Amino acid sequence: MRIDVIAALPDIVRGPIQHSIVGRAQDKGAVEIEVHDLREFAEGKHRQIDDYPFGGGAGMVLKPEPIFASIDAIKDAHGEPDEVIFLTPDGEPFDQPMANRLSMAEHLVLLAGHYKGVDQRVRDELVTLEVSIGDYVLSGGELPALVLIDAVARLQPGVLGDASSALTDSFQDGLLDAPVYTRPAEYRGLRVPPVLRSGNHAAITEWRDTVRIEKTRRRRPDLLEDPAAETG
Ligand code: 6GU
Repeated sequence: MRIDVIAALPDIVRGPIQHSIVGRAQDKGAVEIEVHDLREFAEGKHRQIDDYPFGGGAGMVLKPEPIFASIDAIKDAHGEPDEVIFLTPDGEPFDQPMANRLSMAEHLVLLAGHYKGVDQRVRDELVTLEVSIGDYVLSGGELPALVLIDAVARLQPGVLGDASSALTDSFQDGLLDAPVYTRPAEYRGLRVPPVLRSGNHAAITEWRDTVRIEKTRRRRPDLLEDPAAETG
């Protein structure tokens, strides 16, 4: 899979993608990520990427020309992407099913906004999907782009070992994960639940299932709700 990221602050994206699972996914050739500096597509002596909003209001707006130019250049070099994704707090909520779906794409373009927003013509003409990573406001789309990249990169074949298979993640089956422990079996008087050291795999599975359901009920009851029971 290829991922092109267009950012006003590209260095925020460049650092973290070299590390951890995303770095490993690139080393293995499972993902190729290129980060583009929006300013390099801006014209004029000042390479201006933003301007005041028509009609007034607070904050600056990303100009359309550098964004159109950057996406044209990416399409010329690598063809039509599966999606052009704009990261924005008013986008569609990002969740595991969306990560699963996007992980099947061959080519994604991520546009990380900044300042007050981006000229609406970009959203109308170029963007195919608008994504938010949660109900809070961040100062730019760079961190959300990293979140999306991590979530899709770790789903690429061969990136996770069997031991950390994505299929065992919280959310893949709709429940939160069970607690995990490692040695020592007792630390500062705190003991690991004996069932986990019993060697009885049926009992361990039953304990984990019970604890996962109880934890999900307490912490995320919304995940247990039957969507068909929606009252509106
Ligand atoms: Cl995608 N962008 C920004 N700026 N803030 C956010 C977000 C995105 N998702 C949640 N908050």
